[in-house]
Amino acid sequence: MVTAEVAEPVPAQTQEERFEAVIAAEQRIEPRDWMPDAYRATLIRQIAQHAHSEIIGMQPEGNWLTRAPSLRRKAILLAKAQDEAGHGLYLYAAAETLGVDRAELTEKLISGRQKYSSIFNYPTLTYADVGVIGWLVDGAAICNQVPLCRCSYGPYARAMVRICKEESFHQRQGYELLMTLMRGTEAQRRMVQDAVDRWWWPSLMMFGPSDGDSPNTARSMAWRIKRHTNDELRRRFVDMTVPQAQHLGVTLPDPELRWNEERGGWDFGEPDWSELTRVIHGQGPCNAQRIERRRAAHEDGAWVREAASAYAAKRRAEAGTRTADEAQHTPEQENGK
Ligand code: FAQ
Repeated sequence: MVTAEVAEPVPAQTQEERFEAVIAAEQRIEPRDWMPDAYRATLIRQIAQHAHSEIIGMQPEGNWLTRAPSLRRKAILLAKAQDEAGHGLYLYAAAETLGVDRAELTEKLISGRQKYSSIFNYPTLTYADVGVIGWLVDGAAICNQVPLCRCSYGPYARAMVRICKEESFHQRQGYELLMTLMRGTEAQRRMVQDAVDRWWWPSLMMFGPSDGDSPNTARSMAWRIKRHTNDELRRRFVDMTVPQAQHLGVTLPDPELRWNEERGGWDFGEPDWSELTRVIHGQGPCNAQRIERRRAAHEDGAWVREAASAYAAKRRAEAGTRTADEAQHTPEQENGK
């Protein structure tokens, strides 16, 4: 006698349980999946801030586009700034999959309701700053962003894969520029050291406040948006950068920097957290100028957006007319009946 096997009833899962199971299994949440409101809001906050940083981040380097010392350096810098515009666009597109609109995010940036990275509020005083931004700022960005390629939200993680590849090229071009300057004159070497002195601490602050003062880390780690804490990534950056500084022949401006044999890493001093707070809240050296430029560029570009929308509407109308014509064009007509 054949007995029919009765399948075990599958326990009904709530949407939340399904979401948690996907996160626990290291799989990806995709735009159509259910997600808690707070997960969505955290992603919009982080991705928008990241996108704004890429776009505002073009300004400090843009300052040197017309004054790059050779055609080769100008072409490299132009290509880097273009990459950053592209990164901003991938990231705005990733944010849009969460139900927000890029125009709305831009509005929030220029009205000061959304943040961008503190690092882009410092001035680029000499050409060595371009090299130091590549080496330290892109270096810090890579440390922070490689783990984001494993972020639990699919569109963000996938955008990060391409962005990280390009950031790594940016970092190398910065280091190569600095190596060239260090092989130059005494004045050029002094220029590099001065730029390192000014950018070192702001680069460490890019990783955010120390873990004890980071309100978002615990939840973002539990949701596998962030894979490491701010302090872990800051330490990783210092360990990676100290040997590069030694090879370059510059001194990092931290008297507390020393090798910790037991830990197998570098101990370093505490950044000035009051400076980070000031810069995040709009009181850095260039905050007002950066936002003003962004606002002006947005307003100057209004006619391009209008023209693009009008063109898209025209194309849609033409496609609509074609579809209507095709609907009237019956198979009988085609056979000449
Ligand atoms: N600047 O609780 P946490 C680049 C805010 S791209 C400004 O620790 P979270 C490429 C934070 O938003 C650089 N604000 O926050 C390039 C939060 O504020 P809220 C950008 C900061 O999110 C290179 C509050 O403080 N990269 O460089 C900063 O868990 C060269 C409390 O902080 C990314 O955006 C800061 N430094 O961790 C382009 C990477 N730090 O919103 C051109 C993605 C913290 O609660 C040239 N983002 N805040 O009011 C992340 O990994 C994270 O969002 C962190 C902050 C690590 C930045």
